[in-house]
Amino acid sequence: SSSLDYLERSKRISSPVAKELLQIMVEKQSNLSVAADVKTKQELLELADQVGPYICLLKTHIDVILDFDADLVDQLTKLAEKHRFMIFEDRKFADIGNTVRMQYGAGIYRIASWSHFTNCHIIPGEGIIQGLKEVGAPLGRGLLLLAEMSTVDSLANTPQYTAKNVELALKHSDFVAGFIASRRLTDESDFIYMTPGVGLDAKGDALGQQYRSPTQIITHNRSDIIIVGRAIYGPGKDPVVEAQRYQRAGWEAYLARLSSAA
Ligand code: UP6
Repeated sequence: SSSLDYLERSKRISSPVAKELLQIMVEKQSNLSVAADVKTKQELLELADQVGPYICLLKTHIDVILDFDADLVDQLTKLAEKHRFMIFEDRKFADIGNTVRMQYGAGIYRIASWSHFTNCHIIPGEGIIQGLKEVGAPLGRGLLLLAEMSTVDSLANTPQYTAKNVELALKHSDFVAGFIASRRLTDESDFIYMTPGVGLDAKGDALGQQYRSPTQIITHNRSDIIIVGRAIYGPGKDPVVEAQRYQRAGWEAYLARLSSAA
């Protein structure tokens, strides 16, 4: 189904959040997600308002915000409605089902109450998905499995580990909306694929991050969404200019995939 366009897939894909995301991607002609890794509430809201018109999805690390409060998520939700983007809290849950159920639904952040997507490692086994599903499924949320990571020496990038992610996604396709991975992993059922570690200029950072191009990720590897962080708002960058640039690059890479599949 990767040869089908986003619109056709939005009609067929089973996950309601993946469906809505694909619709937004078509409407806005954007497969860009910005990884908004900033430190304060004001910076996060400003960045979301600036890049909002150009993205389909805002990815957050809400636990790095110094002055987090409930008003922040209210305002983020309003910006998501204003600019029509969805929200993905990149929490990377990794504990037993009973613990992640509390981490996802309760605590200071109450992630399930505001984030359309979140993600987890399957290191603990199937129970992590079951625990998150108990909280998220009744609220209509979607889970992404971290089937691969972008770092140079990731332990997740083995065929056996990645295959186990696919198996569990197929088994829990009522809650698993897709994957964090560098490439499309299965054509057995349709999922949404999101890829971090994307950049047009830098090759990596000092801590193992690696960057690949939108063409590599979207056209050749058949992923769906590019996740771009510091390349958008790092030192000396204009977030609006860079968001427009990555939106265009991501969309052109998608159009190239469609024309090569036709
Ligand atoms: N991220 C990765 N690689 C992964 C999974 N997640 O980089 O395999 C996340 C990071 C960060 C963003 O937590 O928020 O994607 C990448 O940011 P960058 O573009 O500034 O490197």
